[in-house]
Amino acid sequence: MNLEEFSFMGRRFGPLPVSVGASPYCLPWPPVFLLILTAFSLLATGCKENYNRAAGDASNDPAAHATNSAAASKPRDATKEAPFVNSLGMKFVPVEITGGSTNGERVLFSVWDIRVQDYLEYSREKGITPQKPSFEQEPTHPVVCVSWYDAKSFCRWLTARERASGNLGPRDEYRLPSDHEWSCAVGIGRQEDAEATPESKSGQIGQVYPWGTGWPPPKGAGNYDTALVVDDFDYTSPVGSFAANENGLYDMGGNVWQWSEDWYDAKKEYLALRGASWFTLGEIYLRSAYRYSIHPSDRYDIVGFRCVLGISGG
Ligand SMILES: [Ca+2]
Repeated sequence: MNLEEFSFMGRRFGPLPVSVGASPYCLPWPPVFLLILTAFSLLATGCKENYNRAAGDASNDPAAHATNSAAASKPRDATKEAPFVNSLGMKFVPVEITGGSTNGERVLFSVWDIRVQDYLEYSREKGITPQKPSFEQEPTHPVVCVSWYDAKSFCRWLTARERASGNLGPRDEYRLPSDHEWSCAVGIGRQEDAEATPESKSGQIGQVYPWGTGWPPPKGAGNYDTALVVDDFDYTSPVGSFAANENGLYDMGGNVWQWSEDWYDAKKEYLALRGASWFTLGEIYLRSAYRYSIHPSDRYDIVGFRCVLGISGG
């Protein structure tokens, strides 16, 4: 839990996600407010019953043209310039991992967060009715209102689908990135102890952000809180709307928080999330090293996820 979160005059400085109706609603997190928070949570989780719109046409995806049109036919041949493209049109590029359980490997990161259209395809095949936020989303926006369990189930489904189609080898699999792998993808992996808990590393590297080293963020840095005046989106934005980082990855800062595979704390009570969201404002929360932490079953309209593709011998 992020005890440093607070709000002032209705503006949330921390990442605590509580939405009521169409407007983000902020409550401080300290225990004295927990009963109030619980009451609001019962009334509104920030996520409505379901999407009732068709998945849409991927050809309308502005990010579909954001990277080079060359594509690798097999995952292990993927490069930043020629990503591996799977059956959902998701693009994967390699990230060199230093430290941790995948030290020395090339892990393929999805260049985007999982989109609404991707999750609707999964939901249709699985017969699941997904939740949706109180604001409108287009098919190419990142899916939100998904728990850690939802995200892991999506990865398992996608692995089975792609293995059946012959796109993946029997030991290749889609999964969530580890917290350390995410650090490598955002460019701070060598500055952190891969074995330390995410909690102990959260926010510890100052003045390093997904867009660089200056504060405040420059225009076009990503989709953050409207008060930062760096983008034109009140809520989520289409994936790939901003510049990619040096690894070719979009939205590594802003748009939606991304689930990782790892526990945040030694007690294994919370999961670690990375990347900040369209509703994040405070300086520390935008740092590349900041970790958000919520329960694995929580679903919020500022939280989505990104898949990686682990390739055997990668
Ligand atoms: Ca914004």
